[in-house]
Parts: sequence; structure tokens; C-alpha cells
Amino acid sequence: MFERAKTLYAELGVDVESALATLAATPISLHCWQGDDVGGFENPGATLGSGLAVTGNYPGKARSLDELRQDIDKVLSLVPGRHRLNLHAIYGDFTSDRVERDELSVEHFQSWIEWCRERSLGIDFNPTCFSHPKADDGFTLSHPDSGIRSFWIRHCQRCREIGAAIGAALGSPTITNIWIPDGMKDLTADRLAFRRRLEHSLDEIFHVPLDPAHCIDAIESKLFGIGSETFVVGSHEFYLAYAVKNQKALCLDAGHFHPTESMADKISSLVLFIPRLLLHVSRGVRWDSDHVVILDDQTLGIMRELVACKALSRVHIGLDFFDASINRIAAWTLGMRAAQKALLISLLEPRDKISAAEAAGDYTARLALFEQAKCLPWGVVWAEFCLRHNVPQEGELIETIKDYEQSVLSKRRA
Ligand code: RNT
Ligand code: ZN
Repeated sequence: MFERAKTLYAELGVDVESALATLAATPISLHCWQGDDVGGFENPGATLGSGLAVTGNYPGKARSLDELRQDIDKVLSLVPGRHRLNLHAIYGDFTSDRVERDELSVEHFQSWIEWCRERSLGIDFNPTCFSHPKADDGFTLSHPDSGIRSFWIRHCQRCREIGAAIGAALGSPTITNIWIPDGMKDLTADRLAFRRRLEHSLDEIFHVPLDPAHCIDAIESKLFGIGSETFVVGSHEFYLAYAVKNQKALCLDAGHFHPTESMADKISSLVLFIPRLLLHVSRGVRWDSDHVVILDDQTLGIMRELVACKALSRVHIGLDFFDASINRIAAWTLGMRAAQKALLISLLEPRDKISAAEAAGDYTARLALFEQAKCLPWGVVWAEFCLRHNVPQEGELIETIKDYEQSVLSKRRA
């Protein structure tokens, strides 16, 4: 079937082997926080706030670093290719040394560095500006109180240093992404003051230049959160303008826009003006609900644009969702594989033919080709990719995951 599929694609001018090579060379950053419902290991029983909410109580979540690592290993054995791990600051190794967030250093992530080095995984990183008493009133980097603001500035500075140290240790740049929850539930009198403070805080955080071979700074925008429905300081326009002015990487989260707004359409504009993008591939259902990524039109649209813009080398793909209502290993695995499948379908599109039709003004043929492309046997190519990378086929996943649930997760009841 694979050989036949290859021929079919070749007739449309598509080189399947080169699509597979590109897919294999495109890492996806696996977000560690799906494994324990964004709890982290700084404070056992920490409560999630700041507009973030994880719903569900499926048994078996990771309760320690060891369990989280065990689960991530399982996921990596089910996902083809070589990927990256996306860590939040609250996932440090605090077994022997628990410090405040503005005193964190790379030592707290040394065991992650070793763990990832053994597995040839790069690491991405995030300051954690939530789940902390100093974030409880809803503001961090834009806080009116300069003492609280400085605390979070120092935390982000430490995180950049940690990101750079990790990137240097692993020989692969760490994307260090800043997201803050700051915003208002209701009518806000002086939005400008909050945004001006955020701008100044970011300027301080980024004041020390870091080698881009070790650390790449990213900033993540948002439309609204629970409890910040009316006003979000770090809106899309704010960070877009900041990223253009300061040439930072902009992080687009698929759940952070109006439900009918196309994130895919933003990509071709952004790559013209900023050096890099970070994607938080997610799935909002009615709101920024962070459902597990699936192979839907939204995910496909995003990947298609990355390929059409030839932007894969400048766009870092990560996932961001947290679903506690299903098996967490399955949530991670299905999301990773869905993102890869969307990318593969995009790589296999008969782009030259479609573009030629467009250039000739033949929009009839262009539409027909887009439709034809949907019927091409990409599933056969995906199966071959899984085979070559020695991971289960689609139909084998659930059984493998249920086995793990039986033998490992079900023993974790508190
Ligand atoms: C929140 C942002 C942010 C978080 C993670 C945990 O709306 O999407 O990326 O989900 O940092
Ligand atoms: Zn996000």
C-alpha cells in the first residue's frame, strides 16, 4: 500500500520520502503539565488559579517527578520521531532544596537536563507566574505594587538564565516563554497604566542579552481568562507590537483568540515582521478550555500555513492543553500524534500544482485540487512513518495505553 501511495503522490508531484524526512526532523515540544493537571512539585496540593482550570478527576495522575518521567517515557514510546520537553518552573527538582521563585537556578533543573540528555530531548522552559500567593490578586508583571512586580521580574530573569543554561548544556536553544495571567474581571479605568507597567517589566527582564544559540525569548498573548473576562493586559496587540519592536518570538496559543478567529491566517503576516513564532497548539471548545488536540480543521489550517510559508525552521511547535477527564497518557499521545498527522497531511499536499493553478488565475482547478488532496492516502504514509519509527499503529494505541493504566496508573491511588 505504501509503494502504491508513493506512486499516487508522485503523479501529483509530491515526494513522499522528503515529506517523511521533514516530519521526522520537526520536533514537537511536549508540555509536561498535562501529566499532573498543572500541579508541579513546588508545593504538594498547590491550587491552580489565575484563570486556568483543569476539569476532570481521572485516576492515576503523576504525583512525583519520578512518576511524571515514567509517564513521559511511555508517551515518547508511543509517538514517532524525536521531540522536546516543555517544562514549567514549578516542575523543578526541589527534593533537597526548596527556594522561592525569584531564587531558582539551573541546579533545580539539573536532573531534568541529565534525564533529557540521555533521551536526546531538547528542553523548553516557562516562568510560572501563577499558583503563588503573590499572583493571587490577579496581577504579576503589571502589578501596581512595585515590590510584587519586582518579585515576578526577578523570577522571569532567573528563568531566562535557567533557559540559557539548559540550552547551553544540551546544545539546543531553549525557548523560554513568558505568559502572565494579569487582567480584570470587570470594567477597567486605566488600561494604559497596566500595559505601560508590563512593557517596563519586560524591558527589565530582557535587559541582559542572551546568546540565541542557548535561549530564545517568547511572549504569549491571550484574549481573556476566567476572572479576567473584560481586560487582559498581555493582549494580542500588546505582545505583537512588543515582539515587532523588540524582535522577540511571539507565542500564539490556539485557545487564545475569538472562537471563530483563524490563528492560521496570522502566520503569514507574522513571519514577515518577527524572527520566530512559538505555537501552543491547543483546542478551545466554546472557550479557552484546553481540550486535547485532534486532527481538526484548525490544527490542519495551522500546519498547512507553516508549510506554505516555508516557515518550519522559524516556528517552534508546542502543545498546550490539560484534560483530566481521560487517561493523561492518552491525552498527551493523541495530541502529539494529531499535530504530527496534520503536519504530514500538509507536507503531502500537491502544493506546486495548487500554487500553479493559483498563479494562472485558475481558481476552479485550485479548489478542485484542494478537494482532491483530501482524498489522498496520507493514512498509509502515516502508518509507514509509525512503522519506521517503531511505534504502535493507530489501532494498537488504546490497548497499549490500557495496559499501562492497568500495570502502573491504577496503582497510584493516594
Ligand atoms: C495560559 C497559557 C499558558 C499556560 C501554560 C501552563 O492561558 O496558555 O501557556 O497554559 O503556561
Ligand atoms: Zn499557552
